Amino acid sequence: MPVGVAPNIHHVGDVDSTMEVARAMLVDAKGAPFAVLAESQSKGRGTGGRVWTSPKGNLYFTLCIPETSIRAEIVPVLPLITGLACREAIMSIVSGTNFYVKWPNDIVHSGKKLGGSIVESEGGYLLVGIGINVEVAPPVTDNGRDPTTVNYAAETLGQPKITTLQLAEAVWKQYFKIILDTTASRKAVVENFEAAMDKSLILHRRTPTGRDPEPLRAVRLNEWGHLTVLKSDGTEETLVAEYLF
Ligand code: BT5
Repeated sequence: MPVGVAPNIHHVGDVDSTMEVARAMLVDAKGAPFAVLAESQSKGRGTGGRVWTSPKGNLYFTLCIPETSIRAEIVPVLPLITGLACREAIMSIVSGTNFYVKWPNDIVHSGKKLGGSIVESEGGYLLVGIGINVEVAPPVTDNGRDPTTVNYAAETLGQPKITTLQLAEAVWKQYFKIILDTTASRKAVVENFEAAMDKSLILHRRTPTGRDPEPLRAVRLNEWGHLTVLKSDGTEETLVAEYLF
């Protein structure tokens, strides 16, 4: 088992986005891993220019990892690694089996969205932005999947509430556990992600104005982590860069 990396987490209050705060800290970090944990965000972002609603009470975390510490083989599946690390982190604090990942970048519980992630790269670092609802499920106004929180899930499982700091430290630990594990090949990451998907979810393609009505179901991932879905006419299609609600 590889030795972990001690957490180096900078706590900040209300910020625009932890991605921008982290970017401004890259030069001073001198190639060491670090993370930014904010209380709230006024301009939290999702993928493709979407908004990440970020009230106080939830986890807003950007993990900055030097590119040299990640094997090239697993860089293409970093969004999948992120989902797996977040799921493992939640399950290391709240024991229960019904937390899942949803391709390509979401964490879900009981069919509702708990969190999501984005991966960017700058200045020799990979910046992994993670938002997980811990205490507050903000209203989702753009036809997105209904939101939920870790603490609601903990309560339904009869377990104590968790804190954002506990979760941030657990995400750090699980992330480094995966990327430092030399047996975690791209194939293994893809297989682990597929095993952690909730295949019963009804998925919908995003369109510029909302969601495509056609119901899709996840079938399998290929070796690059691309998702094959089952369409309503019984045929299959492999998605590369499409986003699903
Ligand atoms: C994501 O995008 O799920 C990635 C979210 C990443 C947020 C983190 S927070 C720390 C770091 N700093 C940032 O500025 N961002 C990262 P995507 O898959 O595109 O999902 C966005 C969609 O999720 C929105 O269009 C809404 O439908 C929905 N949504 C927005 N806020 C939500 C929330 N708090 N909980 C659940 N769903 C939400």
